Amino acid sequence: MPLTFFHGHGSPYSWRVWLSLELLGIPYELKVLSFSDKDQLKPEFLAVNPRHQVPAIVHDGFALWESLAILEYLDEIAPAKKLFPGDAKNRARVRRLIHECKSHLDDKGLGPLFQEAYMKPAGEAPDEARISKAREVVIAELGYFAKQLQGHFLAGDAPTAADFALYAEVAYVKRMGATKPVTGLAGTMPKAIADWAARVEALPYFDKTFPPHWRG
Ligand SMILES: N[C@@H](CCC(=O)N[C@@H](CS)C(=O)NCC(=O)O)C(=O)O
Repeated sequence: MPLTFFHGHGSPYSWRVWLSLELLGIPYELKVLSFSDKDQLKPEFLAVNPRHQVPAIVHDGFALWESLAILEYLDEIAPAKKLFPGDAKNRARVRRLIHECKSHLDDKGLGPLFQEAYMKPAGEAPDEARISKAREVVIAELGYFAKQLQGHFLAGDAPTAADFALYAEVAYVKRMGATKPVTGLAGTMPKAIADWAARVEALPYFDKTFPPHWRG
């Protein structure tokens, strides 16, 4: 039975799953939820994921949410390619990098910047001290991940789940840098990360996963 993938454009957690489905070559039916229409709160989606979050998948009647759990499941059902390749140590390192994206780059850096740039009630002044601290975290983390590159990607010359997790965060650094001057992120990307991001963007399936509302 085909796999159904519930996605929301702009969700970094969902983006990592979409890129992974493509890399693994798993056939899927895409269902895009609209956050502005609150599709995630509608009964038909709550029946899939009671936590009303994307990503979620349904495979052979089995519903699964939480992006990391989904990535590991997809890796196990994939016939040939691997998202978590290599021996136990290599696979553990890929998982570690994914956790580091969330615990450091996202929670302490991009998360607060996102809150300041997109979620502030109109008329409320930006919290400059919070922005400055979060921007320093992003800069330090991008430097850290630049040193984690091993060849063309984070774990060798082929992309893994870690590359897709990091890419979805780095895409926000690029987007906020270009469209939200308050974040001060423009010009903060290390060359090694910019070059790595260009390699992800050159993957043959990348373009269709790009959030349509980010174009132009
Ligand atoms: N820990 C979850 C986070 C998923 C998540 O936060 N999804 C957000 C979009 S980025 C969402 O669907 N929010 C809608 C809601 O909470 O109603 C994962 O890794 O999958």
